[in-house]
Amino acid sequence: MNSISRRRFLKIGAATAGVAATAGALSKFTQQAVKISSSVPEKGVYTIPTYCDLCFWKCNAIATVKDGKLWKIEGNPIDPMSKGRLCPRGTGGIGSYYDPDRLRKPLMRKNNRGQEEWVEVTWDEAFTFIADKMNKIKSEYGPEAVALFSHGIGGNFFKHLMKAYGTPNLAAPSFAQCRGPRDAGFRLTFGEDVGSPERTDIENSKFLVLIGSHLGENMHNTQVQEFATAIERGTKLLVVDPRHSVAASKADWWFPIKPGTDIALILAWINVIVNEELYDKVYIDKYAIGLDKLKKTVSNNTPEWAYPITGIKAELIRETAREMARYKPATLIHPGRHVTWYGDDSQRSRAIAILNALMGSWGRKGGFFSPVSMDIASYPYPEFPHSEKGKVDNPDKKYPFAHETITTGIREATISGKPYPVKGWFVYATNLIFTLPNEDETIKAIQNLDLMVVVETQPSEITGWADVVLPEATYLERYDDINVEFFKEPFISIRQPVLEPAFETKPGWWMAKKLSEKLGLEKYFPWNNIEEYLDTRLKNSGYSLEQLKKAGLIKGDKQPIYFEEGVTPEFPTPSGKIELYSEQLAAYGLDPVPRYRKHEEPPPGYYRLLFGRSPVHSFGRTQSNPILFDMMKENEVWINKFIADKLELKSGDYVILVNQDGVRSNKVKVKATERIRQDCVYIVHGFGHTSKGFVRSRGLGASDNQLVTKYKIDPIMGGTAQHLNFVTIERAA
Ligand SMILES: Nc1nc2c(c(=O)[nH]1)N[C@H]1C(S)=C(S)[C@@H](COP(=O)(O)OP(=O)(O)OC[C@H]3O[C@@H](n4cnc5c(=O)[nH]c(N)nc54)[C@H](O)[C@@H]3O)O[C@H]1N2
Ligand SMILES: Nc1nc2c(c(=O)[nH]1)N[C@H]1C(S)=C(S)[C@@H](COP(=O)(O)OP(=O)(O)OC[C@H]3O[C@@H](n4cnc5c(=O)[nH]c(N)nc54)[C@H](O)[C@@H]3O)O[C@H]1N2
Ligand code: SF4
Ligand SMILES: [Mo]
Repeated sequence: MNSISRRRFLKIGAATAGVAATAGALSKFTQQAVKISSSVPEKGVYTIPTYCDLCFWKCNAIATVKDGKLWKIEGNPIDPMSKGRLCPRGTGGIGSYYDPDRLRKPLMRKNNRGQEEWVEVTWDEAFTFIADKMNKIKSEYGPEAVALFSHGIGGNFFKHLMKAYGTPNLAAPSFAQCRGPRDAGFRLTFGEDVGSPERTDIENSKFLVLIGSHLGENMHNTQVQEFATAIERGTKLLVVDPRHSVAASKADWWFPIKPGTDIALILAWINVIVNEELYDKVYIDKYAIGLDKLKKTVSNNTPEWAYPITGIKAELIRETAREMARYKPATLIHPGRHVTWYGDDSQRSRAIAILNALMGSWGRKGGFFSPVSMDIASYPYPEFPHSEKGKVDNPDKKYPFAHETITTGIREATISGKPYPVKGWFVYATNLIFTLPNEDETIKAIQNLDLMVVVETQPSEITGWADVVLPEATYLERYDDINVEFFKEPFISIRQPVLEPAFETKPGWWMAKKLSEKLGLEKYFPWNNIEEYLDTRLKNSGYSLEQLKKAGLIKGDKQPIYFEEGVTPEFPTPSGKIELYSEQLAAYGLDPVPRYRKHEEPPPGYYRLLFGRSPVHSFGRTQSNPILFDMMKENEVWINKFIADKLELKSGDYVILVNQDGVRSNKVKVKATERIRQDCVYIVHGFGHTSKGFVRSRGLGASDNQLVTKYKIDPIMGGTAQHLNFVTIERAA
């Protein structure tokens, strides 16, 4: 494949194609009045910079309004992250504004929770109801009995409100359901984590290993662009994935590993590298401790040992270990992102961290750069009240290396009332029904609440369980907090309204401020409006809101980002060195060097359920976006061709997946393919919506989360592993 078609395959920056799709898709769905921001002229073409919210990568974008109508969104050319090109989801961002299913008015529950029957109320009625309940909960149980679940920068003003109210229980699913184990594994090894955007220098890597990370389907913009550049430049690529992913189709080596055995493969690589002394000696001597203990622990983990476990031939393991070492330190073993798979995920991440350490890639060009950022003053707020009780999610430090709050820990406390009762949930921009494993437990917890508030743009499944629904304006209709990015060059960026909020929707900052007044917490919101807040922070840092609004982003001076450019190597672990052997883990009786332990395998007739991303959707949040809906309406289940033949199924047939606990999926289309192993099946996450409010997307495709009834908790940091469910396949009636 030549480089042009390779690039095209990765589908970034198809701006013109995106616009064409827009016109077609929107004409079918747009009946609502469009109110352009008062600062926008009614005639002519007008552009406004902002940053994208179709996922959490925060690419900088420029929205174009033509003759008073929102026309297109493109990448901001001065943005170091998007380099002027958005992914298909970002380009389809206009669809979130034109989505006919979006929430329009504040709602209160009419009957039982979950019935999705509503009374429309005024904002004032909604806030009065919430504040009364919150005050009651505070006087009866203390402020800690209210928890906030949020995801994304939009949640900042609610986090602030909750801290002012007095609760420390603020959690996001991006920790215990996503990257938490990775961050714990890297922190235990290097003293720092990989961050988001990840500090991976993919574009300069000479040897790239992807263990499950399905770049090209996982569409995090910068990574995908850097990936395309690297491939074009001839970077060696090794993809380890039970499925022949888009990335695998570009690879020099594809290892269709038996699911759940990656630790064995990584240990075998480490075994070869330490025994043949292929590691970066100078780097390891200078910066690492524990090499001897590492060597001893992995001494039996030979490629011959790993072969029957992983299904990857010993000579291939040996050959690729040597190849990897040839390109060090520009050998990047990608740390992944969504790593909550099997319950030993922090250990798998630590094995990956150790392998990177041996390659000397941490802090080096083509490995992991040291991110830089600008210094922006925080707003001079009064001090928050102190919580006597502390957080509820991780009693007695049961998960000793949880450095963020565990969503599912809050859920558990809400069910058990221990270590203390939780009586109110505030949910901002996270669809907990689709996001946390075991839906029944989530519902059980919600049934124990005295107050359940959901702040949403769409009638998502979690919205159906709320007492009060607060409809938020979309990212195109509001300001959010300043984005202070940690990246290869320092910059800050702004999200600002392109349009006035449609219907009765309001921005989150406005809701938080109004609620603070009802709660008597107005001293924590001393600014009159968001512009005043943003301008104060910027002026106190030597910039202005006017300046930031105009360009969309402001860059700081370039700084060194690699050790070889002068970054001082620092490893904030207890020893001050890279810890190949972890005394910290040993002290808790946990494996100081990762070990392989066998996971349960699917019984006969069952297949392990795996899941991932589609390039044109984000989680469960874009299925009703008219533009993205047009691109992909339902997911399909990948079934190995041999298995499909045996079951007399062909591509396009509909089946039902039934898991080990008897839970049945919606009907889902078969994709019979040789591109997946025989022991697993695969679907894209986010489909199979059930909410009544999703007029078009409801009932289309299968929901992985419905089938994830079984999960395992990572003993190191409390993450919930979800690749432990097995399904049988029934032909749909
Ligand atoms: N388009 C799009 N892009 C996104 C997102 C989105 O919603 N849409 N979400 C973003 C977010 S928040 C995240 S966290 C990332 C997630 O994206 P990643 O971190 O890249 O992916 P995962 O979901 O962990 O992994 C999915 C891949 O792992 C493979 N896999 C499954 N089991 C195993 C196994 O046992 N071993 C190995 N080696 N591989 C296995 C699957 O076949 C699949 O290819 O994507 C980000 N990018
Ligand atoms: N089964 C299963 N579970 C998973 C995953 C998986 O692949 N499979 N992936 C895991 C990963 S990696 C992650 S990061 C998490 C992600 O989990 P979540 O953050 O919960 O992701 P979404 O399901 O997209 O939920 C986001 C919700 O925010 C709403 N929303 C969108 N824009 C706005 C806005 O501007 N304002 C407000 N107030 N709301 C808005 C959307 O309508 C949507 O309902 O899920 C994790 N859980
Ligand atoms: S990666 Fe795509 S969806 Fe995510 S912020 Fe960037 S353009 Fe938007
Ligand atoms: Mo994630």
